Amino acid sequence: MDFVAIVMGSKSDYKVMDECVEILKKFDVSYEVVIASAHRSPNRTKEYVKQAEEKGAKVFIAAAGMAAHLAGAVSAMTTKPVIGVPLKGGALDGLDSLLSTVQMPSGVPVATVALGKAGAINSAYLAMQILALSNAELEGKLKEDRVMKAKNVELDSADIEVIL
Ligand code: RP5
Repeated sequence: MDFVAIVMGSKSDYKVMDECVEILKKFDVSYEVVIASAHRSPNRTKEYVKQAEEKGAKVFIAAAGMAAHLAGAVSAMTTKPVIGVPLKGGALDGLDSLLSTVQMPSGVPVATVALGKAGAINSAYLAMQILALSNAELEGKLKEDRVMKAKNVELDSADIEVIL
């Protein structure tokens, strides 16, 4: 079964990454979610990536804060697409995790999304867009979602707009 494998570095990351999970649920996309740290549990991280690939993970989402090496470590162990979510927190409030996640050496990519909540949500959308390359039903749902988003902009504007 195709699914999205979500890995986060700490339980404390879940307060933001639940936004990612909720989007996948809304679109009825199968997912796994686990805590595995690049630093605190490197062996568990390696084992999980291997097992998830064997079970059918088509795309990985890896979220971490501070010295956020998790997405890079996952990418080192798979040729499936890896989406990195840098999380805020710590003394540098996310600049550390952003740079740690995005600045991968050539040949081992991490598709890095925005810091924090927007990134958590966009990681789910990007994972679904990857799955939709071979899933027409999901592609249709994503297109409908874009139409709804455009309509919502018009509705929001209608509430407050002033046009001369
Ligand atoms: C990172 O360190 C985790 O991804 C988390 O964002 C951060 C802090 O972890 P905790 O100390 O809250 O467990 O590895």
